[in-house]
Amino acid sequence: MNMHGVIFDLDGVIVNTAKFHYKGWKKLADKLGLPFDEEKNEKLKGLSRRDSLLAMLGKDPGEDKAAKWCEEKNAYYLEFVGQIDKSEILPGAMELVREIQKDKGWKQALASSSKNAKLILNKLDLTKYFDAVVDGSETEKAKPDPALFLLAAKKLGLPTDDVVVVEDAESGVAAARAGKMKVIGLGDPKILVGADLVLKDLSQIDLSGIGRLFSKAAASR
Ligand code: B16
Ligand code: MG
Repeated sequence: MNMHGVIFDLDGVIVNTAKFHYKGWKKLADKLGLPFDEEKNEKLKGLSRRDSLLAMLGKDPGEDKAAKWCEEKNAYYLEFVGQIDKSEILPGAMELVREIQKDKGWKQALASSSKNAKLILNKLDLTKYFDAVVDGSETEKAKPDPALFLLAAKKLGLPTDDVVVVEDAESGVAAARAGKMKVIGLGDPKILVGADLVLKDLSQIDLSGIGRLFSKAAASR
């Protein structure tokens, strides 16, 4: 059997930090007097910091303001995540990464748009589980571009056919599909259109469940 790999997104898949990104953007939007709610935030998930700002404003405010507001949102975010601990690790995530680490037929990577990804992984002592980590500082091409996931597969030394991406964002599912990878969506099936499988969270799947996705794909070839 081929070696297989799982590429995990971070915010909203492994750790419950998506709510802190939302709170950061909301605080900035309130300050700027702009309407912003969870529904609008859904479109921002997975996008880079800068693309999120442009999506929130609906226009490009120019270089100086964009840099200032991105910095401001990040300061809010860092303030919110300053206090996070392991209780913010999402259901099923710990069990699955531990199971994958023990299995010789599997590798795992973390691929996040966030430039804060390594900080969060280190803070929660999660870095040791991953064979490769790719974050938003390693490519200018943010999701829905597949660059982050392609780089993660390359670092794992696996062809795209042999990896599956786990994502909570519409932009992330699109990125995995653009990279011709299988994708498990976590969240609302109406939003995560295009995923091979959509679950509530990682407590609903284990390694044999993920393995079945590959057997199904092989059988249909
Ligand atoms: P930062 P993921 C993404 O992380 C978040 O979903 C998104 O909301 C955030 O804007 C992006 O990271 C950039 O984060 O401002 O910390 O660099 O979901 O790809 O793990
Ligand atoms: Mg995410």
